[in-house]
Amino acid sequence: MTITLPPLPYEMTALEPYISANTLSFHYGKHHQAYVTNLNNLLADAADKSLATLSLEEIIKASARKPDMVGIFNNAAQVWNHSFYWNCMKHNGGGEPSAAFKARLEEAFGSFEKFCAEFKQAAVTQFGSGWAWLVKDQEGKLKIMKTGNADLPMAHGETALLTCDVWEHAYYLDYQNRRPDYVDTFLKHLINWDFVEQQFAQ
Ligand code: MN3
Repeated sequence: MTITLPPLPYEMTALEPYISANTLSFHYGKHHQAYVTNLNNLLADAADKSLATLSLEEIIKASARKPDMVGIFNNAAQVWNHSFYWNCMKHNGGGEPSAAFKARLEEAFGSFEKFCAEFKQAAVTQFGSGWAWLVKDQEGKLKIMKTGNADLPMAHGETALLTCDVWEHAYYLDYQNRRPDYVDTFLKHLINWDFVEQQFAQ
């Protein structure tokens, strides 16, 4: 099947003043679109024609850790990562999750503040391009992880609940080199906790 760019789940201005319409228009309209275009071109050129019949998730799992499929993996994972990231944010987001989910974070990390600190630490210390995540592991335990470039929890058997894009293109127009300020703003003003809790419940 042809992989398509999913619609952005809100207006380009929805995340202002924290993420500008300018950033979103480049990030969604240029970067995310380019991963979709590249992936479709690579699938069309691939020797294995069965790949083009798979879903995006199936393509990611089939290409993970295969040295001859790095380009397909990188572009497929980046299509998925960005679609997931858009859903992790909303207008007037951030703050605290529901009491029930907050209790799960407290159980896993000690307090909501410690969860925020650990997530920020992962996001700030990811060297170069990548992603910070809250995941549910195979035992159902909540964990923080960070991944480089296009890598993602799905390739490690874990379920993504929340992600923050820490590639420079995600924040440079609004925050220049101040990745810690971008991550603080993501936690305080952007997270869509309803979406995170839906991922946990699945
Ligand atoms: Mn990005």
